Amino acid sequence: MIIQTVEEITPPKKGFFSRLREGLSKTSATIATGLHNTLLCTSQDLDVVLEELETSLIQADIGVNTVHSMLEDLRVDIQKGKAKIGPDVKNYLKNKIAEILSSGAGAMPMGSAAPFVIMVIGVNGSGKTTTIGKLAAQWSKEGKKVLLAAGDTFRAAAIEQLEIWSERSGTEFVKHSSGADPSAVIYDAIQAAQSRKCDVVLADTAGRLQNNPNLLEELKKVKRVMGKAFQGAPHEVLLVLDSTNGQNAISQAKRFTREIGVTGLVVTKLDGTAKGGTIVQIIQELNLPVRYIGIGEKTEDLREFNPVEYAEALFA
Ligand SMILES: Nc1nc2c(ncn2[C@@H]2O[C@H](COP(=O)(O)OP(=O)(O)O)[C@@H](O)[C@H]2O)c(=O)[nH]1
Ligand SMILES: [Mg+2]
Repeated sequence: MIIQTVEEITPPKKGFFSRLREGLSKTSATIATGLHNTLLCTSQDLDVVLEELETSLIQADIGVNTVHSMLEDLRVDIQKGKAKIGPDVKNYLKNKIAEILSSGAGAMPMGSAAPFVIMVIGVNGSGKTTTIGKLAAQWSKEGKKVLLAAGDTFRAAAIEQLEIWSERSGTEFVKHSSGADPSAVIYDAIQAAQSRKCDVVLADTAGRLQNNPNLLEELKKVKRVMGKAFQGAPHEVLLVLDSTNGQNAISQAKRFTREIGVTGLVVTKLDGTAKGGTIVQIIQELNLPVRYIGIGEKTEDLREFNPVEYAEALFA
């Protein structure tokens, strides 16, 4: 009789890369359409093929300027004999994209302060609270002592949502009642984190539309008060962007960057979007490091951004 182990009976959990590939499959299918023609191309119809390639890369939401300059380089390299039209084009473009994306990678300088205070900002629905919950769960599992601050006091449901994540991940939690001044909550949270010797504070904030001047003023105040509670805080201002918002996410980000100052990005909802190329534009236009990407609602669906893996998934 053959006895099977549990591992043999239950199929292995899908790794992050295969889920990333799956999440980006609409984007990679769009790119693949353009690439397909390069396979059958002869040098006579180079122009037509490059134009089709251009269309599909732009459809995948890789910015127009980037696409133009990449394809111009490709054309020149083909003329010089340094590149060949055909199956090599895929690797050529993949390497170019990976190079661009690499300029936008970089881990958060955690541990440079204790507690390391992270202010999380972004418009409503971008995924702030979920991202905080996922990070809290991952970091507690690694043995870090995490405190969550319920700085979105605008809606009672927002406080409850964060509290559920906190209970689930066994992290410390500081809240006031809904309608309270978010600066006061976060001030208390930082003091609590200091006395409880926490490693990291994740502060949630409200996200009514960024063109609401009151919100921006409120966030500026929160940031100032953080510095009063603990000199040097916040150590990271993490802006959460919903990738399905495409160009809109970029203009939001510019506004937040100008008004509040942003030190790192989280790009969420890359699962299921056909706009996976947006991240290329985000990196080029904002010149900020992407710390994490989100490809689903579960804890394990948030990961540090890996540019090579990402380029690989775009061209899978
Ligand atoms: N598919 C998917 N959904 C996400 C992701 N991140 C967040 N969400 C969902 O987006 C919705 C809004 O998220 P929430 O964290 O409440 O946004 P907030 O208003 O910025 O705090 C929720 O339903 C989340 O589950 C992601 O990476 N992928
Ligand atoms: Mg929220």
